[in-house]
Amino acid sequence: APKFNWQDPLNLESQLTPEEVAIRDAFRSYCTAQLLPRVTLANRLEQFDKKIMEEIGSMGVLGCTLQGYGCAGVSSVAYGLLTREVERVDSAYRSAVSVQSSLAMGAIYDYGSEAQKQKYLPDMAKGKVIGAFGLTEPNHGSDPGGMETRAKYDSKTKTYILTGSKTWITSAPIADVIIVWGKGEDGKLRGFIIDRSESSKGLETPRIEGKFSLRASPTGMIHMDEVRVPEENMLPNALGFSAPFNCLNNARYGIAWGALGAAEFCVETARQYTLDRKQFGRPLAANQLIQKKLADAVTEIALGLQACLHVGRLKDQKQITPEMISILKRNNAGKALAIAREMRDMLGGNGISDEYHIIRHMVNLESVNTYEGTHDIHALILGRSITGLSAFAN
Ligand code: TGC
Ligand code: FAD
Repeated sequence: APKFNWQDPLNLESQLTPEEVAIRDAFRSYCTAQLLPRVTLANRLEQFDKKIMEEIGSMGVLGCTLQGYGCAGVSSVAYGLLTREVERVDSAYRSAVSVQSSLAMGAIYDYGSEAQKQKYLPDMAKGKVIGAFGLTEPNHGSDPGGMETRAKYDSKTKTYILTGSKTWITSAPIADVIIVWGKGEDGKLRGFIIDRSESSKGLETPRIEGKFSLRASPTGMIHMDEVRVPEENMLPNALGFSAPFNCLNNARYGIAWGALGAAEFCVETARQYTLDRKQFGRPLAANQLIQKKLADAVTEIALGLQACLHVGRLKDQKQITPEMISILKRNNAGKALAIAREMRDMLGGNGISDEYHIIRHMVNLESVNTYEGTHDIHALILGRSITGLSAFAN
């Protein structure tokens, strides 16, 4: 007879293919053995070791859903299982994976020329070339449509001249290539590959200091003062906002899985802690209040994972809509943050020490709830589709 497994309450495992299980298990071993022991110091010291990208790349994780160009070509569900594993350790490492895979490689794969794909994708898949994705600007976060970055074409030198600023850009300070979105003289949105080895004049990517969240991820600004980009570095097939938004759809999907990985880690830790810790002469876990919190968390995670699995399968059948992804990203990031807060509380004073990891996940999840479309912006995207009325446009 089937036996209840609190770590997999709805038997997600039975719905995965052997290939998905194999790549997930190999990556789980790496994350547990190689990333978890390093993360506490990396977070305290705000350090990101670039070697991590090469390690993750060597496991076939970067750009894993892409076909060819040295990429693994696995299913969308496999991608989700991998973001879940890495975010069990830290959302900063999942951010690095999301940006490299879905945003930077994804933009080149979906909108780049054959030459661009051959030049960049194989080394990005290996983690030897690190990518970033610059959409957000100081004056335009939730409304990138109003962005001020401009691209002027200079026919004499066959270059685009980029001027503007981006901010809150994951991996910007360490990136070798940056996908930057800006408007052309016709007012239409275009994407450009800024290759630091070719176009460094006028380019600055200062680090944002003082973050209390995602400390193991280098986040920065991108200042472009007439940065010249050769015309062959313009993404030829990207015209208009659907291009960056399509990249975001893929990243948001991975985040929906990833956030639950962080939540699972918090639940596992709090469960064990409350079993071990005695107050009033018995384990904390024997109390109804504690059990209800665990039951609520385990329920939300199980439902969220089933939704991810379902949408992942539909994604591979090309049967998804952006609204489905808004439901997943909004619900799972929001629920993961709420779960992390509850689990943190169950550890009492120890809960605020990074030795137990939950506080780190908790503050990380604040960013996860904010980036790639805030919790409320995804509500408004859904509200627009439910009512036919836009709450954010004139
Ligand atoms: P709207 O009129 O809705 O759309 C403009 C054009 O874009 C198309 N579009 C989409 N296409 C594909 N997928 C989607 N999800 C799409 N959403 C919109 C749309 O069809 C239209 O195309 P066309 O051809 O007709 O022009 O534009 P709006 O200005 O009303 O949009 C508002 C809104 C809220 C949907 C949008 O601006 C939005 O999503 N805002 C949130 C911004 C955001 O998510 N930024 C993320 C930055 S990257 C990041 O955070 C990375 S962190 C990663 C990490 O570290 O892990
Ligand atoms: P704002 O848009 O100013 O929003 C502030 C608040 O107002 C939010 O609560 C929002 O929900 C609310 N709000 C906004 N508009 C409305 C409305 N119409 N109605 C009701 N409420 C509204 N961007 C990139 O391009 N690339 C990256 O790699 C990247 N990495 C990031 C990494 C980190 C750690 C962080 C924190 C952010 C990153 N971002 C990145 C930026 C991120 O996408 C933005 O922070 C996000 O889109 C929100 O924009 P904003 O910060 O300007 O907030």
